[in-house]
Amino acid sequence: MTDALDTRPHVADLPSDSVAALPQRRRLVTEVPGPRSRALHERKMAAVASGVGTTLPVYVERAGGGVIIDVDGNSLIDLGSGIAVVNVGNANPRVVEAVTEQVARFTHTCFMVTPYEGYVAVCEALYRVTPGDHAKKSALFNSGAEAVENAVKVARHATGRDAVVVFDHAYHGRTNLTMAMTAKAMPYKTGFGPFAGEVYRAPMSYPFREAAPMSGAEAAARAIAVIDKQVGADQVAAVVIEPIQGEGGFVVPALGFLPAIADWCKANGIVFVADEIQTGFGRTGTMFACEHEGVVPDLITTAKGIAGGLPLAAVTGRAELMDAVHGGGLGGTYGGNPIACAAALAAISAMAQDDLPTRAQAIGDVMLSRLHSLAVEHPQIGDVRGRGAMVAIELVRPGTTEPDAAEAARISAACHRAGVVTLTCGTFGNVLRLLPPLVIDDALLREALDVLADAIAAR
Ligand code: PLZ
Repeated sequence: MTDALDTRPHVADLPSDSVAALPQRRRLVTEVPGPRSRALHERKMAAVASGVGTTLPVYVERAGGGVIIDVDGNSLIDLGSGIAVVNVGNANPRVVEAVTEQVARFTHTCFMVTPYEGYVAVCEALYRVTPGDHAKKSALFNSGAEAVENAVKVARHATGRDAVVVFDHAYHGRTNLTMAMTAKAMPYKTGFGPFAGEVYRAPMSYPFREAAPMSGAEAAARAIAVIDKQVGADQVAAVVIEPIQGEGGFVVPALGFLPAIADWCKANGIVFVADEIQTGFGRTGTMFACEHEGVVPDLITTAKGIAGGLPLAAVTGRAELMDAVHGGGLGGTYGGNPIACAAALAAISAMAQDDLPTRAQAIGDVMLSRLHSLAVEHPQIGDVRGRGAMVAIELVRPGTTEPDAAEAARISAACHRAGVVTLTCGTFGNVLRLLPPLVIDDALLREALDVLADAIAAR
């Protein structure tokens, strides 16, 4: 076996303080995964619970810009961003600097015990960057699921109602309440019940899978009829929706769907919650995906892209809703950890300075035009959809809408072997999604799309 250290000279050559200087190229020096990754994976299998899955067992040594360098010295193109997290790039130099400065000053006090400015400043930043110019307040948490749970707590407290409405294909997390809110049984829910009560599911607008073309307004009327009949509008505390569904398959609802649902919520005293955990922070070409249709949510949940890779999440919303909860009713030991807050402030300012939402739009234009032309050549591509740097293809049996999960898995595996990190998703497991870091350069992005094209054609 080769001495694996010999396989990574280009990593060792780098100045240790500058991951930003990582060569932005795809370079394979071993098969993928290589011997060092395989050895680490053996250890993983022996020590890590097998319920914690792995998409691509390539063990990471460094990452930055649009590349991930593995322990064998392979340089892979990242089209996943750690599931839409490192929008500003992995180890973004401004994030690294802010974290380094903070970690040396203090690591934790608990904001609920002795507070600090970073937490307040993140809430001020969220006030500025989230949709709507009404008075807003925020509370910070550790994970997306925790933010969703807390949005429901706030909505229930503020309305005095119990019911929560979610949609087909929704994904909101893995805690007990958010499992109940998530649609897909396997792998998220199977065997983990009983689930939290008072969660109801309404039909989504999923243009590719409607039996007949249906406008956003019609799909909203269909959903509202279900809620009215099966729950009763006056029982509903919150409607929680991803403006573009993530894990459920990058489902972009028909135009008009979101505004119609939001208007109906407003008319019925229901808190409209946008779960922007995957769509937020520039990903879709605007700071938040709701903005594409001018929708102003009452509450918005954020996580992932907020802090450049550090664990942080937030609920931001109308001050009168957020303040409805009694003192001490919201919180947690680590929520708004000072290091994560420092990272968030740096990441949010990097997004503005580098105008990353505009960059996401440009990335999306490149990806969508390439995918649309691939769809003309390859009949297994049933649909191409997405906004900004959040796009996907849905794989089907040619000439039908019958999902082909095996084809999505085949294409993704071929990309992985060729050094491009891709992810799949979807209720039917047949969607290949692309979520590059917003700092990826054009040459690298085009190369990744060439690899994808070859993988699709290799059938
Ligand atoms: N809401 C819209 O996308 C997380 C989950 C991956 P956490 N999506 C990735 C997996 O298999 O666990 C997500 C999301 C939306 C909520 C969440 C939950 O965010 O930070 O993973 O808890």
